[in-house]
Amino acid sequence: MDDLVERFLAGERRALARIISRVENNTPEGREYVRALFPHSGKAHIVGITGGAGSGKSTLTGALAREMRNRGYQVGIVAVDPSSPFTHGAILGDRIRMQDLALDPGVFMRSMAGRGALGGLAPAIDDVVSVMDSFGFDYVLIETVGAGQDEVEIAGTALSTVLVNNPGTGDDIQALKAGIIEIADILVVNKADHPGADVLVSQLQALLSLAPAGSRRPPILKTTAIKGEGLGKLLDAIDAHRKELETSGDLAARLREDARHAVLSIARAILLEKIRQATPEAELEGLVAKVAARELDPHTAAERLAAAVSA
Ligand SMILES: Nc1nc2c(ncn2[C@@H]2O[C@H](COP(=O)(O)OP(=O)(O)OP(=O)(O)O)[C@@H](O)[C@H]2O)c(=O)[nH]1
Ligand SMILES: [Mg+2]
Repeated sequence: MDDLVERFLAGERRALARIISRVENNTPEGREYVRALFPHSGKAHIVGITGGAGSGKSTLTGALAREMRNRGYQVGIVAVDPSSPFTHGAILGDRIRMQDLALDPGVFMRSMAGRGALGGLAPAIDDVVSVMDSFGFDYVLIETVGAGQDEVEIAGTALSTVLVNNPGTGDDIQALKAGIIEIADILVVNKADHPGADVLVSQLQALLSLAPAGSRRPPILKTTAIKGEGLGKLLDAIDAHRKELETSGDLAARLREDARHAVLSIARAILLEKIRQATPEAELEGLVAKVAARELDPHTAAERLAAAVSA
């Protein structure tokens, strides 16, 4: 390996950027960097910011990062969304100037495309977060667009998950009923400058009151991200949640659960790769054609593929 690791550990941002580029492409070389840097990870507080499209996740993430900077913390941001304003500069017109953040040496942002065919988040996202953690950021913020599955997956990577809702849409209550509320450690009603914010807060409170007795009730906070309002309380709630995890022993349990998830998802990727390598394309096509023609069931076809590497 080159001297990138040394420069990374000395705090050089260019080395961080280059290592992340290699890591996100999920190459064997990228994995060597993850391996080398892993012993330095585990100190950052990983915060997931999730919610519906257009709910203000990017604006909120930027405003939260600004609040963290005001308190003297260093912040890494991963936006898992190809249409993120971080990359397109659409945020320029907003009151909170993301561009200022981009020039701040205490903030590092990276946008990543969501995943491919297998559902959930690409393993490379976990690796990018791990590398940012190793760099020494106090917080790593992960923004994901809320498509249900991604929200649940992000909850696996993040230690505190913030679910962003908006007044007057009604969609969020639907999504919450579908079980997404279970992954939320903190509920945010963003766009609190719009009418109906207090109504939504009451609805959310009513929904939470249905939870089984003794279960944790996530705090509900109002923010107006474009004006930078409510971010101090949100950061306080994030820090309080972290403390709560530490004192209750849930942190250790959560870290073990994350580790299990990470190991199994990487193992699955390795096995799939081995199967692909052991299977000539023509053989795969032949099996696929038979399944499509209903001459063979997909379980038998998959078992034949798996048999090629299980010997
Ligand atoms: N009125 C109001 N508008 C807001 C607020 N926060 C964000 N917005 C606006 O809502 C729009 C969407 O904001 P984004 O931050 O891009 O939302 P997002 O959830 O990241 O969007 P996607 O990543 O595309 O799903 C933008 O026009 C923002 O300026 C707020 O607190 N009040
Ligand atoms: Mg966004």
